[in-house]
Amino acid sequence: MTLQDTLEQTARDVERMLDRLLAAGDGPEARVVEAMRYGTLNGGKRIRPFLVVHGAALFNATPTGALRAAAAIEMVHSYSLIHDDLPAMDDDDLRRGRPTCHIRFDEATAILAGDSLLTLAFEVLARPETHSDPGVRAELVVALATASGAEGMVGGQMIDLWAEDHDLDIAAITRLQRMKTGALIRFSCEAGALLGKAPEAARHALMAYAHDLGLAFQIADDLLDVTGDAAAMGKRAQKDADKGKATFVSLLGVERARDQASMLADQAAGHLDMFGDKAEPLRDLARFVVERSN
Ligand code: GRG
Repeated sequence: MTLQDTLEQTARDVERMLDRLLAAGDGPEARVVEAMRYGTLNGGKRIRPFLVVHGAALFNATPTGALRAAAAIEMVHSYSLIHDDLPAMDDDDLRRGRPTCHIRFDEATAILAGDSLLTLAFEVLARPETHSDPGVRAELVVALATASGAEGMVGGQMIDLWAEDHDLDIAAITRLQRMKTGALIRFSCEAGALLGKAPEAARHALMAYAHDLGLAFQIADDLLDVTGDAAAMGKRAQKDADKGKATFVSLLGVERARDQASMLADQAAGHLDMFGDKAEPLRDLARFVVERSN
């Protein structure tokens, strides 16, 4: 199986799980469920679910638990995109090649859909179907809360907004991105280790992979913003430059940023040596993350 096949297979599996977890509602409140489905079941590369599923497979965790955790992280990721696209934040009309949630519905519904995806993610993790051990479920909930909140993604987004009027150096951008994007990638890897009750050394190796992969992902994202094709990406390009934001690319230049992303992807893959062939999908993903066109 090629990486493309594996990505598509994982995307199909997690979409089936999302479809089940986001069952259409009744009555006037059905509109928010429709918007939640619109914001999640609309394509996307499903990189975070891939990390959960193939990380969990290293430790023989149950496929159902892995897919539920994968759906939970994709709900949080989708909520962040819905809210990030709102007029109060990035004010974008296009996401994954389609009108953004607030354009398709309205602003209030998009806010509620994001809120509700965030809370549902925690419900999914906390339910016994995710893992038979309540201790594992509690660890998953704490890890996702830490990754999503002010110490993680939301904190990173706050710094990003602040940076519109302040200059950041490379160390500050690295910190911002480790919080804004890296924290959910880190959770995605951690979830597999938690579900499979991984031994300490194995868990550390996977976390080291997540650390380098998260930064490689963000540098690649910054490169795409400058060099990518808006049609292929399904979203607006040149957003950072338009806002005059400092990014890895504006500080390092395109060539050095590319080299740095590639070096981090190799380094990420190198952390997985102890898992042998079983970690091949995760190694392939590291390369994909820096070579992708969307
Ligand atoms: C609004 C709470 C809140 C947080 C927003 C993550 C984030 C913080 C905003 C998203 C804006 C953005 C474009 C960030 C750069 C990295 C990123 C998350 C890109 C999109 O992720 P992909 O490439 O998207 O995995 P798909 O569509 O494939 O799921």
